[in-house]
Amino acid sequence: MTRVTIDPATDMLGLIDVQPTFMPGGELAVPDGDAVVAPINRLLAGPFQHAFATQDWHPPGHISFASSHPGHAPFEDITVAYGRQTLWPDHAMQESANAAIHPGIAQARIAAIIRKGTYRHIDSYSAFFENDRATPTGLDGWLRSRGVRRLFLCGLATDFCVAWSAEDAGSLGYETYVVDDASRGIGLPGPGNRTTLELSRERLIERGVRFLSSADVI
Ligand code: VGL
Ligand code: ZN
Repeated sequence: MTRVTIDPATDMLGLIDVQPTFMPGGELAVPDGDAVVAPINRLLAGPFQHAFATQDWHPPGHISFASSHPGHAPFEDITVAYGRQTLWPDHAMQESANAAIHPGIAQARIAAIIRKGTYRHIDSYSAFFENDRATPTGLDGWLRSRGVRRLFLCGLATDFCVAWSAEDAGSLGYETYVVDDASRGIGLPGPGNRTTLELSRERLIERGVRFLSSADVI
């Protein structure tokens, strides 16, 4: 894809769940998850003057933890009040060291940190809405009141929190990009022998979200 020139007044970088809990050695490790830190720091040092970050931030007994559902195991799907819910190992525990923004991230330009998944009975993948699709995190108001029009999202995991954030960003009217090499995915098996990585990418492209490489952001 062609290069995109950043206008710091209306373009914002969004770091999604760049937390050790989602990296090798963490509770819900995304393969190669720590590889996002270097390209994200390059983006933070270069074109973008402002960024936001999300932090997955779950209380004990969170609904997304398999351990909260006796008889169920991590990576199973169950039905809860708001629909389907994938169950995960306990992760992103509030105030744990692995729930911090990765210590290697240069945080100077991170102007806001949004914590999500803080309600015990609702999971939250998207930076904008909890998984009931109705409870807002407040991020849209923050971005809108600052005049942001384009969002460049990166982080973990490409097929869950990055994908859901990008889809909501598009629906809310932001021109939305996913920075591919600054993101990594989980890749669970999905319908039709496809992985959640393939399915989410297809869905986002259908909805007008664009994928690009950090080298193309100048
Ligand atoms: C995530 C599963 C559970 C993510 C968060 O950051 O993609 N995935 N919680
Ligand atoms: Zn989570």
